[in-house]
Amino acid sequence: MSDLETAINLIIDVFDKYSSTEGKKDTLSKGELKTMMEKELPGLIKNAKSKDECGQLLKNLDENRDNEVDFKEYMIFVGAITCMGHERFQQTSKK
Ligand SMILES: [Ca+2]
Ligand SMILES: [Ca+2]
Repeated sequence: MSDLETAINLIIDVFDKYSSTEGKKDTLSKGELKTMMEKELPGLIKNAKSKDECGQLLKNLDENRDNEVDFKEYMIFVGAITCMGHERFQQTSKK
């Protein structure tokens, strides 16, 4: 598999791993989202100041307002943090 295919599979695998632990298998509950953030994006959660950052994050991501993050909503989030990472990378490579 190519690098990008591997990356895409990993993004899907991560979602499946956390979305299947409780409730609906194909969506992330608030608890599942929290576990995923703590395990997969510890750097991002460290920078969050509010205590209920996962509740806030869920509200922001939850486009269809069902209190769960489905795969499409997760992909918007992954896309957004990938762009943030890319910007940061461009800034550091300029120096
Ligand atoms: Ca679930
Ligand atoms: Ca939703």
